[in-house]
Amino acid sequence: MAIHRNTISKMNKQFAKDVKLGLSETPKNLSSKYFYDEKGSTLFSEIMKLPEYYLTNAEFDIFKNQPLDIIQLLEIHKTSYFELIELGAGDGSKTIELLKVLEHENYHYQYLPIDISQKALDQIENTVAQQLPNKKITPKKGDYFQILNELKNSPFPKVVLFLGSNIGNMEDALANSFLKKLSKNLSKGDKIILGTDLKKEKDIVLPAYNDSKGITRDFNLNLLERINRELDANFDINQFEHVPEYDELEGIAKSRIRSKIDQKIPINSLNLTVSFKEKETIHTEISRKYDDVILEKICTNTGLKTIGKLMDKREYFADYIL
Ligand code: AVI
Repeated sequence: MAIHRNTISKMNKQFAKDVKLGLSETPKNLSSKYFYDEKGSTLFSEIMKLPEYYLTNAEFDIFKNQPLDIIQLLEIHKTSYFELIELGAGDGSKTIELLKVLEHENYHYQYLPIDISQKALDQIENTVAQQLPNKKITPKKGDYFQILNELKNSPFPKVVLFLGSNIGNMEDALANSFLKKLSKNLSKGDKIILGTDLKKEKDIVLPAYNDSKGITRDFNLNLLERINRELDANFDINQFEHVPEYDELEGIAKSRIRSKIDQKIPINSLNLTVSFKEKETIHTEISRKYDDVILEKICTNTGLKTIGKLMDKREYFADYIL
């Protein structure tokens, strides 16, 4: 229990530090990793069900309709045992489609979803228990790299899943160092399945980040509400708006929060008052869209190479096999 409380206060301290720094910089910024408190995670689950948010269905389409192609590209043999490790498994709805085929085809493997949220791990355990009642899984709670490091000593080949275009929330340099770190924790011949949203027309991408029900707006503005809740601040979210944009050429969707008026907001736990000019923005998220060139760029000097690419029917999304 003591450890749990310490962990919470450590996280809160980091949040406080990052908010203080981000809101003191020009332009103001807050990390999208802080979207996912309890309310934010619920909102994100709702986003994934929205008709405009095509990403989830597109990747589901790949796992539902091409599981045998995925397995073939992974070059795994039925006789040898392997570990299927998923980073940030979500509700597991895509992966379960792969697991069903692996079971049906009698492959020998262990499924190890890794997440920092116990709730997410419970959810995936439930999904597997319902759909594959005989399959025992090994959920691991904690930091991706710490757990991958612990798993490195096992003698079995590994397949790491990093789906959902989560890599897209990293700037290219960060995505490159993430893949470098990931690759250092793997051995020669291990594979990665990397889910990426592909570059496409603005008319398709922008509505995914600006849905008609306003759920993405609430998701973005929840960052200010989180600061109110956790750092005793006084943001009136009606005085701020959600500003999404997508640059087709660059292939990056960006979300910002914009102040509607000149205003000063006290953040009591930080002993800080933040001033906003009318129309001043806080950068909150990037969602990078990929093509083969950008994929190659983020794989530079990582020791990884692309051995396959699977796309959904509409070619909106790709799972690269590295
Ligand atoms: C989690 N991540 C891949 C989502 C995305 O599409 O960038 C987060 C998100 N932000 C707004 N809507 C969804």
